[in-house]
Amino acid sequence: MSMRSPYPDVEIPDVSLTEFLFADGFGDRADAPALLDGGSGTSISYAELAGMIEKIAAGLAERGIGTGDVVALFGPNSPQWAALFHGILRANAIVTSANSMYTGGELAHQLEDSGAKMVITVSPFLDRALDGAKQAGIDAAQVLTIDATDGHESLADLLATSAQPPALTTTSTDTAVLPYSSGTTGLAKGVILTHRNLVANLLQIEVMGDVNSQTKIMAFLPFFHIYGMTVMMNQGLHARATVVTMAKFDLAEFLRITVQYQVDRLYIAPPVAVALAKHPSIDDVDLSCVKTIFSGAAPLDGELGRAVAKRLDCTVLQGYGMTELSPVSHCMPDDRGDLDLNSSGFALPNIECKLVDPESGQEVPVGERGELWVKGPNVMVGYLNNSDATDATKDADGYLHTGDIAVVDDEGVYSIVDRVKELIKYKGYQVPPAELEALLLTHDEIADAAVIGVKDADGEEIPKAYVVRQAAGADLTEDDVMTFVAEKVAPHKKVRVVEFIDQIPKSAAGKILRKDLRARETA
Ligand code: AYL
Repeated sequence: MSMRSPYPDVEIPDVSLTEFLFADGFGDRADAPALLDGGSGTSISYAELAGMIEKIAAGLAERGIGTGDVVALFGPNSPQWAALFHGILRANAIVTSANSMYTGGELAHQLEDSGAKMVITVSPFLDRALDGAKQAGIDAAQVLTIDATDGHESLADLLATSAQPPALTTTSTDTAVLPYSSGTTGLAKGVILTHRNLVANLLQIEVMGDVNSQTKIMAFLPFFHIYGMTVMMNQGLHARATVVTMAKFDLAEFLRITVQYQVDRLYIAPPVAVALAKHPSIDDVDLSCVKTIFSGAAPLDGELGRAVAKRLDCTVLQGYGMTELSPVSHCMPDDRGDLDLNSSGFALPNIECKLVDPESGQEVPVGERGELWVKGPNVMVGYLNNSDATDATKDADGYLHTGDIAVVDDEGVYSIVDRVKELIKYKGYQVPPAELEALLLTHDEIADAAVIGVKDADGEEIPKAYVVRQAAGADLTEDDVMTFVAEKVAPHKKVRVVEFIDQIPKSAAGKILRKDLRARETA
């Protein structure tokens, strides 16, 4: 037995994302801002965007990028990032979007694993980009910048081409993007999302609300993450709306930009809800332009969400998704602000769900907890070069086993109540414990380590390391361990609590018993 979405199916056309978004022209929106950089106020109109995409594709083709080649984007949100994203796809190539906070070493893993041929970054990130490229065996000449930088080609050089772009030969089943996710276990893996996956999710989320050409979407959540990529950037472009970009979140800047451009739709992760509910500076600005706020990427506390709705006099809604789901599978529609905000709403159109007891493998009845399995046209093809991980996550019937525990009520409203996979989420960003454990084990004075997510005083999830010292490491302190990790990983992956322990609990097969560690936390 499975549960179908309460919505009628939507038809998904057999086209590339490029055709889906741009083939029909822009009508009276041609000269309207498609993307607006909130920091500088500069914008790119729809007609300009379309022209840039053609030029970028031609410029990339001149530099040897073509069908099936992977190009890495390593930069903060900007109108240019979006133009490059679509230029790469228009060149029949594939985008791998890298977390812009990555260290050179973290970037190298993604570049190497995805087989990237080129890296496009911004000058402030050039050192990390070059370090990553070098470690991955990519020539420095293949590292381009968006802004102008001495010694490197830039976006302006791509745009300067007089060549025509290659024919668009991409089909709907070709790979479009390779974002990285650790999924239910292990290291970050390339998630194969096809053009069809991305087109499907844009149509599936459309039924949730009215995003139209007059909508102004705030995009401070990163485009490199699938939430920003699909829900902010591509949904906004599809609706011919204006996507207002911010390179990084800063509350004062965010408030200024929201008011200046009269942003009406905000997509946030729960930590921003804390600021919106509690920060005194919110009272100094008129946020009446904000009509709807969507929270996703980590559990939103319902009470916090209601506090935001009350303070801003707007509708607050929650959605649920996963990189492997392109990403949204569940969401509250715009007109259901009445739903319990601890829930994540209904399954989107074309989606079938099961809730399965992880121990028995049996489906559970309404009202009982089970692992959420999701099937639909937005489910990834699989993980790149990793059929074991794919088989462990996606079953023969096409269901993606999310590693999240949910309950569903009689109306079909899902609530995510727990997580059974290893993954830790820090401010909505992925922290793969396996990666931190492997890093900790490279320390001479550490004999063994395990990392789990724990709650801090504000109820936010943070990574905690349990560490077994080597006999010779008796002097090793908590701070030593945190500093060691912090020097090697992006800030969101920092270990924020350390506890020394005599032995890491493990199964007979040597697997870390994370359940036992979690039980210690609540004991
Ligand atoms: P990834 N409640 C609880 N946990 C959540 C929620 C939620 N609303 N949303 C995401 N998660 C957790 O790949 C959950 O553990 O994608 C899930 O497996 O970085 C994991 O985050 C996936 O992390 C949208 C648009 C959610 C985007 C997204 C998030 C995509 C994050 C809702 O409307």
